[in-house]
Amino acid sequence: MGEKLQSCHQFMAMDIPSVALMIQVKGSNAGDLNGSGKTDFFDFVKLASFWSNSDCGLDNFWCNGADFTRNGEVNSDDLAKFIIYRLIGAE
Ligand SMILES: [Ca+2]
Repeated sequence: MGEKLQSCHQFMAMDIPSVALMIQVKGSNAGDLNGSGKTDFFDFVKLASFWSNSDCGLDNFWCNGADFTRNGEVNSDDLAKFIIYRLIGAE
């Protein structure tokens, strides 16, 4: 619980350059985990399927991309990034 709260605070405290970088990354459909060309609910399902995995790495393509932060595990930090990707891509 404490870790999730800390991640949320880190997410909310992001500076403008970091958000700008995410917008640039979004241009490449960064949240698109299933290769559909858009970031949507089906990508969230894929992210959720790897939730709490802690063996992400090069050999499994960072849990098939769900480990957005590339720190070896899928957690609230990755969810925060996914939400940013989804919000930016929302139509
Ligand atoms: Ca991660």
